[in-house]
Amino acid sequence: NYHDYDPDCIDPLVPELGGEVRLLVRTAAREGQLVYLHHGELVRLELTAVAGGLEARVPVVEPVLRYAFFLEGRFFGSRGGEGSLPRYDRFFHLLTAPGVPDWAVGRVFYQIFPDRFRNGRPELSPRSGEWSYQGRPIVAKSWDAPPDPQQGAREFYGGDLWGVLEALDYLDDLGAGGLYLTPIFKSPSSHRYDTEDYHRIDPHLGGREAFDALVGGLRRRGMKLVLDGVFNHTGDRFFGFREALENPHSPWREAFTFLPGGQYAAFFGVPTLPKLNYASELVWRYFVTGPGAVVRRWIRAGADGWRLDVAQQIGEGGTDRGNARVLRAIKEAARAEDPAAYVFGELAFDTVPYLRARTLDGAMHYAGFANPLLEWLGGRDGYGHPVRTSAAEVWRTLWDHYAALPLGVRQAMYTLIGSHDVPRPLWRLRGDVEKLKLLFGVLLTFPGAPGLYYGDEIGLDQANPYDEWRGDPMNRGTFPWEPERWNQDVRGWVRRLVRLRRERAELSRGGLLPLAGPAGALAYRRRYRGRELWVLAAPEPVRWRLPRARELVADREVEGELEWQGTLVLEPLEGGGDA
Ligand code: ARE
Repeated sequence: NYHDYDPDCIDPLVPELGGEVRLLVRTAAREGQLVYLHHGELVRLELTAVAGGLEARVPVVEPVLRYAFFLEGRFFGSRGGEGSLPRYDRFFHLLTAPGVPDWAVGRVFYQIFPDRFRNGRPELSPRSGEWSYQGRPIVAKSWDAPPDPQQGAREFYGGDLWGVLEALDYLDDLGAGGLYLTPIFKSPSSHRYDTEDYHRIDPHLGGREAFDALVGGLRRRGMKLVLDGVFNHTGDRFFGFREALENPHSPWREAFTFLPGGQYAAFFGVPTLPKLNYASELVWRYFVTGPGAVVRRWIRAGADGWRLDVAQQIGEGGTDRGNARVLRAIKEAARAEDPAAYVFGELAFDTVPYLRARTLDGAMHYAGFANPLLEWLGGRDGYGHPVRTSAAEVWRTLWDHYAALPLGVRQAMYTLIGSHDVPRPLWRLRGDVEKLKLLFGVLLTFPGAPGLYYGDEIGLDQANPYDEWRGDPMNRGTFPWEPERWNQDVRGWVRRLVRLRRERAELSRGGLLPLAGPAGALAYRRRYRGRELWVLAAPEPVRWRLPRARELVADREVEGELEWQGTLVLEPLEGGGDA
């Protein structure tokens, strides 16, 4: 049985309230029922036979539809068949427009940490001692020196947006369809998460002129731009926070949370990052709802979406209504400027409740993707402690997350193997290039919008020893622009897979299904509009009996007993397409 976010199964993908949606399950069963919840009541509908399966037409009276199919005495929800009606694993579909923007579905992003990617205008680079950060002078570093944890956010390499603009040919050649930039607004640190002025592109990055030029360059190439929205906290140099500190009668006083003894609420207690209080009208207007609000302003200026920093903490913790209300309002404010704006969150922990609450289009897929894969292949958890997991356990985690996510959101999750917050994948794999290629193999054949962290595609490693567990700042080394320093094997592999993903809708938009593969490997099917591809990812050599198939990366025919190690993307040539 097959049912997923696929125009062959759900038509239209995003219907209007008051309309009707056609749900089709591709099945060999002759009859069945659709079981769904309407205002908390269970409703049963007969399924009628149509070409390829059974279908029902459901009136769209609620923004969310939760349903399962009842076929031959068993219930089929998002995880497969069960004897009783699944309580949690029903299909979960967010119905009303505007839904997840279509352009974001399956798109390949490239993440850039601007200070470290490329220096286009050396005359703009910060100079040593130009200002002080956390009481000590900033340091200008030479491009080839490794990051120094003692200096952290005080060291500047001088990368800028002119450099990003110069690199667009490189990114286009790689096949990237969009950029995600970590913060670019005026800030005193090199990571720029401590925003001083949300209305100014940092002059050291090239200011507004470089931003506009970059937007133009991206548009000409059909590439999209996602900015980092730091809306949980400001920097301590933000004018509103200065005002609040200096004047107890300032309207900005209520925008932060002051505690007795001159203390104030801050992100993880870090004093340079005072936390915003969304109980304040001023905060709402300034950041979200006002005509010049930060969220709206930069979408109007040409950005296509936002990545929300620490999304689960904005407007309070947990999944309480305050938090959900703010996240939804941010998404709606962005959509008011551009109905196709893409807004995803940094959700370090459980993503599913947030995404089911219709808050965001997706989230950074750590818990349900990056973490289990890196634990499996690298043998260490997110804190560096040894772990042992099997391919079967990894598959279960990937599948459980996939099955629990709303249809549509599944295909727009910002799916990753590395970022500026976690150790580089090659470092976690202790320099094992074949395993890195395998990780890219899974990333680029899995549902979601894959994000490539700059440098991972050329095999960038960290400068610290493999046993000295550390991400930031060692994962923020500079990009070496001399091609002889690139691992061309990795780059060529990534480039081929990105292209394949762009050519084959099964990989970019298709549903995910398990596939019976050999032990020790991940094996899955991707399906879209009746066409299907198979993926096998094996870190150790495995044997597998195959029907006649075309292997798409190397573009050759294979058949019969195969011994294999690495990633295979197969198009079955007989008998595979209608499983
Ligand atoms: C700097 C130093 C750190 C030091 C910290 C405190 O680098 O070593 O511990 O200061 O003094 C930004 C900068 C960081 C900077 C931080 C504070 O990029 O370099 O750290 O500001 O000044 C958790 C959160 C998650 C957060 C990560 C960092 O849940 O939201 O921690 N990520 C975002 C951004 C960061 C950014 C900020 C938040 C702040 O993406 O880049 O930091 O705006 C495990 C843990 C999680 C942890 C996760 C990732 O899963 O359980 O709690 O996420 O790892 O590290």
